[in-house]
Amino acid sequence: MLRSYLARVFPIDVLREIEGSLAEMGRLAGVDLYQLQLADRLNEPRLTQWDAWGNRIDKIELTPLWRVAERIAAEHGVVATAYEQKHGSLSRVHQCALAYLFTPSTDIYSCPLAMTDGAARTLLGSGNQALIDRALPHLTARDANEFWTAGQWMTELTGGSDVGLSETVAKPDANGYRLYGRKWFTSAISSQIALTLARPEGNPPGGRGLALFYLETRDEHGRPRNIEINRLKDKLGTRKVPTAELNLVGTPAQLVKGTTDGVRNIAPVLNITRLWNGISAVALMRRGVALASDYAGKRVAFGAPLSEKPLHADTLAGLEAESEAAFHLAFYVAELTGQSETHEISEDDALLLRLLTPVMKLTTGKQAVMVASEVLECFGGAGYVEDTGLPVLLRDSQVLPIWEGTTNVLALDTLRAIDSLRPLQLAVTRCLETVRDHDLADAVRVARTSLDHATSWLAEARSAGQPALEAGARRFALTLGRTMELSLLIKHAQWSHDQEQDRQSTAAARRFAQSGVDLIF
Ligand code: MFK
Repeated sequence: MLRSYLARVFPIDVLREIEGSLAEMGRLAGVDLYQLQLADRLNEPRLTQWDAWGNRIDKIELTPLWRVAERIAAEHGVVATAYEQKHGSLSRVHQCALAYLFTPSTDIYSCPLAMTDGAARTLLGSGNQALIDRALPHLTARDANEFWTAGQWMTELTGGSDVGLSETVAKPDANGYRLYGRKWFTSAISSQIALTLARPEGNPPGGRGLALFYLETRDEHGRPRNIEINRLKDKLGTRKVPTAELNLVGTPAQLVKGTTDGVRNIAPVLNITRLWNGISAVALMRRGVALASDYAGKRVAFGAPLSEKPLHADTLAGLEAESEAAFHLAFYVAELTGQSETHEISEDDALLLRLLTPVMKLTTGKQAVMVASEVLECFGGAGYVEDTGLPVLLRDSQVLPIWEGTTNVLALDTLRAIDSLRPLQLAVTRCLETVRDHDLADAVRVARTSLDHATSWLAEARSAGQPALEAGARRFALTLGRTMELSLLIKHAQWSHDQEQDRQSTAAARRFAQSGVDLIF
């Protein structure tokens, strides 16, 4: 799937240039990192708050796999590739392909990488040259000794969704500001820097009264800078991520961009981490489907391998179709993100990117949980037993619809991002207009009628009023996501049929078209 997609979007000479880096990452993920991951299963990060002499140290020890993952991520440019821009806008796709290969064997090390990428993009866009000079070389370093990761500290006791309620206060001092408050969920507290929100004293309530701050977490001796780590969170999944609860007790920080509009200013972080969320979703789905397919060829029951059982093969075909459809949407958003970053994006596609980022994140997040759950079932009881390494797939997938904006919050964001559906209609038309294969005709019809239904629903709900619009927002957003997925899958299927004489994507498109695309009722 990845090879076929890359062959379609990359010019052949560029593909030859990047293929080696991807093959090496695939090898690491399939062999070295996978073995380390299995060996690392029972390890978890540890917080030591006090030393033997009563000093507060708040030291975090990462798991062995995470320490290796950090080095490999830096050296292989899993963040840097997007900023070096050796291949223009396609550098973002190259980077996402590296992240896609890297993710399933590194126990959500994609979390700090996503935030690092988001911080780099936000600082670059801020125009704050002093912070760019200070942090960018580290965030995009390929030398592991120079590499920094970034945290994104938004969530407070008041909640993770309505960020405008944040209570952290910023008081000016001679060198910038000092922050006072409590951050309730801070992912990957091991990072060297963080972007966070706080309200400069005297500012009004709400998201506009917040400001975006940059801070460095530890001093030259490795001690937290006026940050107390209360505890690491005891989570359902992402157990290797040292997610912490913090007190900021006069933490030195600097403004990134003005003293207000913190929510707007941190939005670039959200959009990049939402892209990573989607890439991680498709990566975990791929790992699950690959394992389930492999097992189906080996497990014999009722006289034959599972792969020869029509019902089991049908179940796998459904999972394959979901994961392939999701893959194309996540990577399409990567393409648009790359075009936006190199300023090669049309006005319509810029609107499309704003709309598809939440749509893609919420659609793929839900698919990942469904696929992971089915994958476990494909192994019967073994899928429920920890030392197979399978249950973690479901636990880790379950975070994808929650963090970075829940499904409902992103469905409402989708409504805010839509002025008209025209950019999406144009994108769907572009996918479908060149399709000639008769076997894809029904799937094309499903994509068109789903989009028509979404368009008419939006008009009706808008005239019915805000409560009707909000109540239907999730079904609407998922319908947009699945329609775009189907359209991209159809486009790829036609290309793959023509260029590779391969019918797999056609089969996936036909199957996906019958798997509930229009979810509006
Ligand atoms: C595997 C890899 C995954 C990555 C791992 C990362 C781990 C990190 C874990 C976490 O930190 S999870 C916490 C993440 N938190 C969220 O995602 C917040 C979810 N809530 C929302 O997204 C809310 O919709 C939001 C906070 C944005 C609502 O707040 P407001 O104050 O009601 O915002 P509003 O008024 O909608 O927007 C304020 C401005 O920001 C507007 O611009 P203007 O000021 O010009 O009018 C919006 O247009 C702009 N804006 C909001 N969202 C935007 C955006 N602009 C661009 N893109 C967006 N997505």
